[in-house]
Amino acid sequence: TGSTVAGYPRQGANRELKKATEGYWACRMGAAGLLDTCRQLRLSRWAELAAAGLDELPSNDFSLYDHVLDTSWLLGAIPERHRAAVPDVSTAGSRLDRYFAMARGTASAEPLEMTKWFDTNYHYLVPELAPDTVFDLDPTKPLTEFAEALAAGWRTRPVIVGPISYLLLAKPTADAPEGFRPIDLLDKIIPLYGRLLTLLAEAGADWVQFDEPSLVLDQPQKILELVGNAYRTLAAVEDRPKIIIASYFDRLGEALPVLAGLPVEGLAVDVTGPAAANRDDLVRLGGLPGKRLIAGVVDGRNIWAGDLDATLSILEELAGLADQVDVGTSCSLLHVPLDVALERDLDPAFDGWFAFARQKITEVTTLRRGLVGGRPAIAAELSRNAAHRTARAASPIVGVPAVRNRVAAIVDDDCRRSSGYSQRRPAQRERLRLPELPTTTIGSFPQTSALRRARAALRRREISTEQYDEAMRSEIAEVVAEQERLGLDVLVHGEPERNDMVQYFAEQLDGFLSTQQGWVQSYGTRYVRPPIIVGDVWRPAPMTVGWATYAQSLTDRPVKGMLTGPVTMLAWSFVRDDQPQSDTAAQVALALRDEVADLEAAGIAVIQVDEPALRETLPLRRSGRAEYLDWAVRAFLLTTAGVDDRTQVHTHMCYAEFGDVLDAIIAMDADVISLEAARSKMAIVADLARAGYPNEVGPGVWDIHSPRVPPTEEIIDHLRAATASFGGRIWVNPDCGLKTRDYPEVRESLANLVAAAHEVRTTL
Ligand code: THG
Ligand code: ZN
Repeated sequence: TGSTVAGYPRQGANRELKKATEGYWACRMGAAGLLDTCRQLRLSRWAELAAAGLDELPSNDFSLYDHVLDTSWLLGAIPERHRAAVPDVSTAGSRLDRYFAMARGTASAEPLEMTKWFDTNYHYLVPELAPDTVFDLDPTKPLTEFAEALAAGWRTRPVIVGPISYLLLAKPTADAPEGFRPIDLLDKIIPLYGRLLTLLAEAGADWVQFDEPSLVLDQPQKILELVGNAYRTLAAVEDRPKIIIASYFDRLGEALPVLAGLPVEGLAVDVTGPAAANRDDLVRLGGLPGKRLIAGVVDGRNIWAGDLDATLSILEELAGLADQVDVGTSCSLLHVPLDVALERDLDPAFDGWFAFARQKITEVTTLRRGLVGGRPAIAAELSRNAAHRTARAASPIVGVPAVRNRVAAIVDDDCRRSSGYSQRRPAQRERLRLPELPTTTIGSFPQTSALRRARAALRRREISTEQYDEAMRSEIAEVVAEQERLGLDVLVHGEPERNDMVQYFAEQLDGFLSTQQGWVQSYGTRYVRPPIIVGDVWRPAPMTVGWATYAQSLTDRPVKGMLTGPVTMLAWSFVRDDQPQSDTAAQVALALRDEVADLEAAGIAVIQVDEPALRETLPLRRSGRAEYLDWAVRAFLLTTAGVDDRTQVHTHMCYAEFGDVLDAIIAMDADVISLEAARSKMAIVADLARAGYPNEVGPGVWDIHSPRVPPTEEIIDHLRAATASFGGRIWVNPDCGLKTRDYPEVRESLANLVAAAHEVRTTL
């Protein structure tokens, strides 16, 4: 019985990796400096994990940008445009430049598309493959990292994205023939994986781990057959390391017997959260005789200290199921912050509540000692853990009777507008007096460097709160004036006071805890600090009413109140593990419902509640989806449905394939929904029309992800397409908020947007 981990945060305690990489991009650091920083980081991670007592360490879990991009590089799956952008790769610097060209694009070459890694908040770079893709193994990264660790005294277990998941995570190139699927290329890449096995064995590797998380999705029988073929071929490679196949994030279901029957030497299985069912499935299967099992008992995705006693019982139950059972994490610790001890200002009342990556490693090694030596061997840890859990359960933050009572008193009528849309529409038209095809924006205006400087100065107490508020008010006045000049119909205040759309509310709601150093990689060098929902959520005071009413006082046109919806608040936070998510969502929804009521009472006639993450949190397996959508929609309605017919509710969603959730979007019953649409060339409009979407729609007519100014003619074309399906129920707006854009392009693009709306109005 040993202990190990599936992967560890990459950035370093002071975000050294981010700083070095961005320094390299800005030419403040050379290639040698960046590569040296990476080497130091890897060595210090291994040293730390070894010192913590892990018996086996992973390698190749480190990445300079993204592990799926690394796998594309490993297999030589490099699009022609990125080869052309950096044609000569004879130096370390030029190899980095080609790698970063794939990640970030260049003047001439678009980057690879980025998308969510399963239902985490990590984003990977999508491989682009075609029938004629030529694969060519470049094993440098896994081999170098293995050798580096071995030289320092650690025989690591290289972690590689497996062939099935790699292809299932890929997409066809734009010019690939109709019907081509990347998985069709399996026979082409298996020999490269085979060659890699030989090279790793020659380098001295005993074990290699292939990650196959795609096997936790609902996969057709065909794919499961391919899994069998692929791994039987790899298992037949002579003189290879032992193979362990890892899966995580959900139950394996019908894939489990397939994996168990393979001639590979081990499985790493997540047994936490929605994957807990794997435990019973393993038992029912009769275990994994002759194999090694890495039991993923420590949840790699949340930040809660686990229940050591209960987890030890689970381990004892699993211990007899395989030849060797090791204690591990459910998945890579990439998804949690590094260390609770970095939180200098944490209230001692929270002692022992949280486990970030370093604390989770301690849980793993403690549990291993407990499994080997029995409960007496870890008696002190067990009793401390039990005491912390008791304290947490009894904390007045965790259970606030007034909040509980309010949630218990929710009735169906609270989650339903008092009239149907057909009655609300005329009431809102009469109050708002908007033209046909009204123009608006999604909410944020450019976050200028002056705004960021003001926020930093406030943090360092170089300016007073009054001075800061004054700076925000003058920005709001500018943004309102700008929108009037441009001729927009429904205005926004521009959100200059908000750092992040979740963090801003989390800081003002009771029950949420913000961290100082709790950075988690979102993509590449970008990180977020998800707040932690520690207890019952309630709103001590209005959060946005002052800014909204100030903006409204400056203009006769309606100004939208802007809120982040309950589902997104949960999706981008670490959510408490001691009650159903639906209860937590209801608490957040009630807090936001109060804010909606206050905005309405203050005369704000249009209120937008954004839910960009609604689609993101959809359970991976179809079987869990109906229940999720049910509470998610209910939470949105609980937030919004208390308003008068004459108050117009908007929502906004972006980065998603909405196809899976159209019925839920309809059930949310927002008067107006704005959606990302430009990148998919307005395909969503046709989808919504087909689904019979009954209310008003603002399909984004300007792709704000690029600095390109959309020509008026192009917007007119989009609007004609949209009005063909929706007639006068169309709004005219960009795809998403404008906070990442610059003012010159924003002015020009919005002027075109308004001109296009005027043009199409005349022909409606
Ligand atoms: N807010 C939160 N979560 C999110 C998003 C968000 N998850 C999904 C998506 N949007 C992720 N996108 C980004 C975009 C930019 C950055 C991070 C995630 C980013 N981060 C800064 C950095 O790393 O330098 C740090 C910003 C800060 O100081 O807080 O730019 O919008 N919650
Ligand atoms: Zn958006």
